Amino acid sequence: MAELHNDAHGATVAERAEARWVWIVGAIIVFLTGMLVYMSLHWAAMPPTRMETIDPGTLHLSGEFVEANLGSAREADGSVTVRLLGSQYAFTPQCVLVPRDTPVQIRGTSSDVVHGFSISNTNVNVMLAPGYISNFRTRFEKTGEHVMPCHEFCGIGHAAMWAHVKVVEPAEFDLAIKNGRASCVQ
Ligand SMILES: [Cu+2]
Repeated sequence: MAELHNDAHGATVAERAEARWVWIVGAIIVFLTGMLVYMSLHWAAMPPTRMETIDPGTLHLSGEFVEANLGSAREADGSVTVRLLGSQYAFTPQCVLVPRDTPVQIRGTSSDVVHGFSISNTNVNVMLAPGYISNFRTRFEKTGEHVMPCHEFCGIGHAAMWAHVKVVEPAEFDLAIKNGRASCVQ
């Protein structure tokens, strides 16, 4: 049988090691709790300045996300802004048209529950939360088609919630603009 090493007070080596770990774990808990309290106070006092909010109840009536304003638009600086809406169970527009090799800013929101999308073979991955406007800047290097599924479970029709993204030559994109907006919805 192994010999127990007792110190002057009769505690074994194992007991002293356990007591040390109680202090280390306690310190970690105190540190994490402190961080939680500090960050809560910090974000409550200084919310991110770029956070944009919007009333999901009046989206279709006025403002940036009315139907006539959805789709892709050419900006004065040559870049393209895509505005899209996620709703149970479709994206509007259903087909997003963008020019190749052009800075693209995607602005989106939701009219009901939380949705999200990713665009195949790109790093585009965006959450769409009701009440907030999501922003994503990207650039498509090659022409071609991508699929854009909703990647946030949003209800019974979630699996059927898809859109497409079509990347075309810039000249072809400009030809598709009608009333200031372009899409590839047939
Ligand atoms: Cu969805």
